[in-house]
Amino acid sequence: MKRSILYISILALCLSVSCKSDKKEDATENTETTTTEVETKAEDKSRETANPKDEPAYYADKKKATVTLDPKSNSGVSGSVVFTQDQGVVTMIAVLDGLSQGQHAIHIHEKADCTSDDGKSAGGHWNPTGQPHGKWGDEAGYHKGDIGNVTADANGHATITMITDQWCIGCGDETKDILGKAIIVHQGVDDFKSQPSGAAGSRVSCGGIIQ
Ligand SMILES: [Cu+2]
Repeated sequence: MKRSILYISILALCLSVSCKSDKKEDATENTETTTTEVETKAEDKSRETANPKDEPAYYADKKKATVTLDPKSNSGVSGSVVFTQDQGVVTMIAVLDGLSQGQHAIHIHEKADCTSDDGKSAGGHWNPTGQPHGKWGDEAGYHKGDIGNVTADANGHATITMITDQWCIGCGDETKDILGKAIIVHQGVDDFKSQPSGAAGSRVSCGGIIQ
């Protein structure tokens, strides 16, 4: 009698264990199904954004212009400037080489014309708002092309970054649009006072901002 009770107990135990393990498997299967659904939704989303018609407005705002700077006034100063626009903000990264050690003025000038040997074909400072020359952000006024000074190390290498919502790349607003203008690097330092261009001396490098 005692033995049969033992058998029944063991049988009951076995059943309950197998039952539990079945439930566990069910739960695992459910989780897997849910994961697959999420993955499918994520794939659908990436497909949506790949279609230009469905892109949010800020994707359409992304623009880029790369400028190559060529030596002027027999200087040997070269470089590149990359402008990118994202959500109404333009980032400029300029990398220069061949400069003498120390500070040099860097501006945006009126015309994307670097044909002359002295760089003067690029015209005067780009100043679409008719302000006096000055330091960027100065209350007394400044040109939209008054980037400022860049400092070259002993190897003649210099970099400068600028981030502003006062420029745009090809938006058509003549007070903001940098397309069709030129980057000019000067031999001398911009004093932020002398009119109309900061007494920065000769033009040692020039590049048109075109797409
Ligand atoms: Cu200048």
